[in-house]
Amino acid sequence: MKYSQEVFEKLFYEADMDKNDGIEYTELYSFLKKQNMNPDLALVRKLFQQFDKDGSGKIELKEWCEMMPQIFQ
Ligand SMILES: [Ca+2]
Repeated sequence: MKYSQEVFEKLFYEADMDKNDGIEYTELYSFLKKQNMNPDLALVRKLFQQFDKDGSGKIELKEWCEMMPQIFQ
């Protein structure tokens, strides 16, 4: 599977379960689990520190697209 901007956006809307245009901790955790990545809370926290650049507590679409290549490297 080739990961493109389009795919990242699709995954974003899948991961955004409460449809508030941002990915919260629990949503990111569930998403990683669905990708069989066996996440732990330390990893989720690390991703937030790195990619939630405006510190809103949510990963917005733009931040998400920067994060995806790292997750699927
Ligand atoms: Ca959300």
